[in-house]
Parts: sequence; C-alpha cells; structure tokens
Amino acid sequence: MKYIDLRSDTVTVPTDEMRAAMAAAEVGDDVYGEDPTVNQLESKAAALMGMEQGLFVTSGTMGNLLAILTTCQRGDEVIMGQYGHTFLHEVGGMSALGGIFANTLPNQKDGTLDLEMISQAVRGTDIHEPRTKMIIVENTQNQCGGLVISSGYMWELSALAKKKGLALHIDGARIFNAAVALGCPVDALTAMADSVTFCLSKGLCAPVGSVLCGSEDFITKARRLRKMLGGGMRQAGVLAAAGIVSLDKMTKRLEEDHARATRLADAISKIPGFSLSKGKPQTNMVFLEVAEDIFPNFDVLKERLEEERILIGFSGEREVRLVTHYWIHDEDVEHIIATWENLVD
Ligand code: TLP
Repeated sequence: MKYIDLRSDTVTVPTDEMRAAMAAAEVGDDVYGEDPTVNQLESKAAALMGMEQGLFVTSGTMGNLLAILTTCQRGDEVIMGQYGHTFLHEVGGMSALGGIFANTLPNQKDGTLDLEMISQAVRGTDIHEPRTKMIIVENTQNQCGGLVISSGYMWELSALAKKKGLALHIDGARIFNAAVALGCPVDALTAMADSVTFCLSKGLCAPVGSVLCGSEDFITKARRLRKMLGGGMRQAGVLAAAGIVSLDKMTKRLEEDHARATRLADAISKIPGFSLSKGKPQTNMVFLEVAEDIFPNFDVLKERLEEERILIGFSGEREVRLVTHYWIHDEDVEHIIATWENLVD
C-alpha cells in the first residue's frame, strides 16, 4: 500500500533518473581521492556555493559536526539558535566527541538570531570563560517554520563574525529551498560564510549524503576528520551520481513543493481546530496547532489519517508538521485536504 508520507522530506526515494545514473556511475577509491563521480559532485557543489572545495559526507549531521570539529578545540564555544538542528537533533555530538560547548540564543520569530545579542554573547579574554569560536545559522530554519533567512541578514551576520574573529557556518540542509523561495542564486546566501553543509537526501531526493563546502584549507582538515569518524567511503560514486542529478535537476523544481505546502496550509487552516502555528509557509513545511477541544486525544488524529494512507509528523505537544516533497503530487494534496475536512464532523 502506498502511503502519502508528509513526515519529512528525508523520506524521499531516488528518481528513476538517479537510479540509472547510479548504475552507470564511474567509480574509484574516494579515500585515495580517485572516485571521479565524487570529485565531480564536490567541485560542482563548491562552485554553486561560491566556495573553494566540497566534501561528500554521509549526512547533514556529519557535515555540521565536521565543520565544528574542524574549527574548534576542546573547551571552545559555538553560538547557535535554541531551535537550531545542531542543538536539538544532532545527539550532542559536538560536546560528546569534541568537548565543545553550545551557547544557545533565542531564535527570533523570523528564524534569525539577534545581531546585538550575538555581539554581547561573544566572550572576551577573561580567564574564567570559554573561547567563542563560531556562529551557526540554519537556512531554511526548520523548527521556526521552514523559514528563509535573507542574503541581507547573512551579510550583516558575516560582517559581525569577521569583526569578532569568529567563523560562520551555515546549516543549509535546505538551502536550495531558501534560494528558490527568495528567487536568488544559492551563493547569494552562502558565499559570505566560512562553511556550509547542504543535504542531497531531503527535498533533492538523493538516497544518501550531504556536502560540506569551505576553503581549501578547511576542507583538507575536514577530510582528515571525516576519515577519523569512519566516514571515508570507498566507491561512493554510486551515491554521488544521484547527488549530481539532485544538483542538476531537483534544485530546479522545488517551487512545486512550496506551492503544495501553501495549498495545504490554506485549506487545512480553514478547518475548525487547526491553525498555522508558525505562520504561512515560506517553503515546504506547514506547522499546525491542533486545538485541544477538537482533538483531546492527539493520537486519534494520527490514526485517522493513517487509515487514509496519510503519515504526518509531530513537532510539539499539540503541533503537527507536514513536509511536501517530490513524491507528494497534486492529487495527493487534494486527497489530504478532503480527508482532513472529514475528520471534524
Ligand atoms: N532534519 C530531520 C530530523 O532530524 C528532524 C527532519 O526531518 O527535518 N539540519 C537540518 C536543518 C535538518 O532539518 C536536518 C534533518 C539535519 C541538519 C540533519 O540531516 P541528516 O538527517 O542528514 O543527518
């Protein structure tokens, strides 16, 4: 039975074109730097991000962890949003594996961090304090609603980072969604930073992988740490081949996912008991608050939808997250809306 899976865009499976490219991929040993398909993916990614080099990594989590471990020493501190994925959902890897400390600041309603607050949070030379080394910003900002962070803000943030002597890393898991929503080339959102991780395996449909990009020196160090973490993959060209299709083709169609998220948001928020908890969608995510008087038992909502082959995600005590992606079509969207309208009778 085919499910309409709105839990995340991580559930996307590769397209037929990707499977064909994977089967035909020319491969070699990537730990020796000899996989031509991985090399091609890495240079393509770096050029798109406006950076010198790329590094194919297993996941977004590994890309972010490597960026932190490459930049910081034990006892150093990284400033990030309290709703940042690196803080919330990366298993505390930076502390567990790097002995690195997170200083979280509140994300504002628009997903950004207040520049004045960052400025004040940066430590001085007091012997009692850890050294602040890095700022991480997420674009799109997942937990704030899949919100886009503008190029203007990014330039201001990078100027602040430079002034304070800090590295700036972007968790750009869905940076192409941000670029499409803002109608700008992706490097308008990334070129000012020191590093960026973006994911191939979310809305871009590849089965596995992310790319970490940065300067030549940064990537040389990160490559060594990737090996240390067991992420030195051998004939990884079979995976990178799908990633190349992601960059060439899948980045060009994300607007469709955004339009479907807007259609879902408009229709479902008109149904009594459901309101848009994070505002109108800017990209491919819809967050809905579920009123307690309509659905006192939250699990019933999930079960009723599942009976109609619809899977939804949960992001808070009474909050639902719906994520659109390549495998959610217009007829699925209409089926979801009709089912949802029948839930409340
Ligand atoms: N996010 C997943 C879950 O982990 C929550 C999702 O379903 O949204 N950065 C951001 C902004 C992310 O949203 C994610 C995944 C990651 C990093 C981690 O990527 P992976 O899963 O490849 O390690």
